[in-house]
Formats: sequence, structure tokens, C-alpha cells
Amino acid sequence: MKNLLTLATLAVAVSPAVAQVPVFGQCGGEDYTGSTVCAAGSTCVFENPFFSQCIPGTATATTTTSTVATTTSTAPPTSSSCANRTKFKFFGVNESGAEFGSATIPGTWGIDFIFPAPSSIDYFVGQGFNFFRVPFQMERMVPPAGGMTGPFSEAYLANYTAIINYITSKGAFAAIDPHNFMIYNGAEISSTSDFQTFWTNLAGQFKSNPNVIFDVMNEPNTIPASTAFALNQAAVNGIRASGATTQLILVEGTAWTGAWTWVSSGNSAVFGAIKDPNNNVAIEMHQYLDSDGSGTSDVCVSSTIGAERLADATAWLQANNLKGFLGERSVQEAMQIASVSAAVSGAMCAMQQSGVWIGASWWAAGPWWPSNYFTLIEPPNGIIIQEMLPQALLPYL
Ligand SMILES: *[C@@H]1O[C@H](CO)[C@@H](O)[C@H](O)[C@H]1NC(C)=O
Ligand SMILES: *[C@@H]1O[C@H](CO)[C@@H](O)[C@H](O)[C@H]1NC(C)=O
Ligand SMILES: CC(=O)N[C@H]1CO[C@H](CO)[C@@H](O)[C@@H]1O
Repeated sequence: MKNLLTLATLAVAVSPAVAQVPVFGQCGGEDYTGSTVCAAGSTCVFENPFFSQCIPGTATATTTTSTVATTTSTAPPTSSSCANRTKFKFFGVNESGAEFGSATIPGTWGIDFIFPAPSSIDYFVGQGFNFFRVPFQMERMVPPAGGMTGPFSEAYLANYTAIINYITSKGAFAAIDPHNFMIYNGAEISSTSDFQTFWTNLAGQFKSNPNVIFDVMNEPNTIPASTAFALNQAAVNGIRASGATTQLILVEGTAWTGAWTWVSSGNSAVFGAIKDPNNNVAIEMHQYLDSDGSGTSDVCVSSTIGAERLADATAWLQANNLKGFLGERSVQEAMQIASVSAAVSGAMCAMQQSGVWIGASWWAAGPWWPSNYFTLIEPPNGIIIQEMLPQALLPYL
């Protein structure tokens, strides 16, 4: 999720005491009632309708300009006209909840955070999906008192492991996702050796489960691509050192690991060198279809935008003989639903024809999203369940 919009209009009531939100704390979002005043040196930045965050620096209100042509006269393919495609090995949804309430650490189960519902897992498995990405908050898993190389919070780990094991007991795959943007306890993660140890410890907890996938870090953003690469490589080394040698590892680049910015962010210059002794790593990218690619707006650009935004990343994967995984993806509702479905269908077709994308996962399911969240795929009534699943997702299973 890119931080392209500053928060002004979404600010909620400021408490009379005007408590300051620490750097990287939550400062806004629908239903958020805390302070919107960021600590000195940081600015409240809109991330999505439900979450704004105090980011170091002064606001530069970037306007959302689309750099994408709205063109092409060729109609996007439908699933039936999408010839010669390879199905995804992994196809499913993100299951949010355990990472919620990131401003409150550790926070209270049932109030600040929650774990995905087994009934939601059952629903998607019943539809034929086999992949779930399960975000969690690092500071809850490894409390700041001991640091990221310190002991786990046994209770949080136990609850998290329970839903991971539930997923894999159904024969599906579960991605372990520290949803921390490469920031731990208010600071950018910089020590490759600490991060490697964190992953050795965490992967060690899951090394005997072949259906677990290790997703190194959700959306590093303001750090250089080379730093993101070094930290991801350290994590790969740490995971394999734990004895988890068979499972898939997903690495993510800087700039919110955006597919359409894979080249301009510098990720394309460094991530081709990723080395896994067990040769089972894929590059995870995210892509949204609104004008600034951030997933914060509910207007989809055009019916061909999905395939267009993935084209460069696909070419890079092919040239580097790497596999890709589209880990977060959503579309917007304001367009006529037929066009939105076409945009998604077109993207799915292009991915499956390319031969280099091994999986895709929709953002997002989870028990706590508001029922009107425009990209909600939580059963039974999420808008995407009703309007997108049958037309543009199920045909690509
Ligand atoms: C089908 O796709 C494969 C791999 O992408 C390609 O090598 C092959 O030429 C394609 N066949 C046709 C008929 O398009
Ligand atoms: C774990 O889940 C139980 C409910 O099953 C809950 O009572 C407990 O507070 C949770 N603890 C944490 C740290 O998530
Ligand atoms: C698309 C979207 O809204 N993504 C956001 C989901 O929520 C997490 C926090 O839990 C954000 O960090 C993502 O950017």
C-alpha cells in the first residue's frame, strides 16, 4: 500500500488532551478514535480507509496522477477466451486480523486484534482455493522487551499457530506474514543479522509443516531497494538455517513491492540476485488497480489496466528466470462491475499465460473489516464474494 495521500479529510476527533501518536503509530482511519496528532518530526499519512500512520518527515501532499494509458482497443480476454494458460499453484486470499491495532502493543485479543475465522477458511477451501496469507504484528510475536531476536509471546504464537495449522490441516497452504513494512518497534529494521535470527527462530516453529510458506516481510517501503534485498537475503539464509528446507519463501521489494513500479523502484536491479540453497523462492509483488496503484481509491482505471500494470514485471521475471507471486491485489467498485471484472480477468489471463506467476491472493478477507470495505472478500456477504468471485476468480482456479 503506497502512502501517496496525506491525511487531512479523514482525521477523526482529536482527544482533548491532544496526546501525540508515536512515530509509525496509527493516527487515523474509519472507526479510529485515538489522537490524530503525530509526534514531532512525523506526519499522519493515509494508507487506506481504515488505517493512517505517523511517518517520519514532513508532509508532501502528492497528488494522485495516473501514469497509465487508459487505452487499447482490444477487448480483454475472458476466462473462456484465455488460451494456453498454466493454472496457479497457489490461489487464495489474505486473512486479516492478527495485525490489526498496530498502535496498541501488545493490545488485547478481541479488542485490538483477532485471528481469522475457521469458517472463512472453510468457505474458500470449499470453493477450491488453496492459499491463505495470514498477516501478524511482529511486536506481538516477539515483544520489544526482548527485541526481535528475543523470546516469543507464547500466547500470541499459540493462537497464530492454531489458525495456521487449521489451514494446513485442510490441505491448503498458509503464508506466515510479518505485516510490519520493515519497521520494528518504531524503527526501520537495519540489522541483517538480527533479522536473520528472527527468521531462524520463527521458521524453526514451523519447519515440520510442509504447507507453510514464509513471506519474509510485508511491503518494505521507504528504504533503498538494495537494503530491502539484503534483509530479504538474510531472511532466506535464516529460514534455511532453521532446518526448514522444503517450504516456499516469498521475498518482497521496497516501494510497497509494487508490480507496476518494480523497475522504477530499483527492485529490478537487485532482486535478480536472490539466492536460495534449496531453490524454492519466488518474488512477491502487489498490485492495485486504482489511478495511483495504492488500493486506496475505489475507482478502477480501465478494463485493461490489470494486464498493463503487470507487463513489465512479467517481462522481468521471464528475463531473470524467476517465479512471481501476486500477494495482494484488489479492485475497485466504482466502475461498472463488468469493466472491473474484465480488468481482473485480463490480469489473471495474462499472468496464467506468462508461465512465471505461480500464485495470487486477494486483499482481503478477515472478520473485522467493515462490511462496506470496497475490496472485502469475507464470506458470506463481502462485496467481492458477490460480484467478483464468480466472474473473474473462480474461472481461473
Ligand atoms: C503456450 O505457452 C507456452 C509457454 O508459455 C509456449 O511456449 C507455447 O508456444 C504456447 N503455445 C501456443 C499454441 O500458444
Ligand atoms: C488467544 O486466544 C484466546 C481465545 O481462544 C484468547 O482468550 C486469548 O486472549 C488469546 N491470546 C492472545 C495473546 O492472542
Ligand atoms: C489494501 C489495503 O487496505 N491494505 C492495507 C490493509 O491493512 C493493513 C493493516 O492491517 C495495511 O497495512 C495495508 O496497507
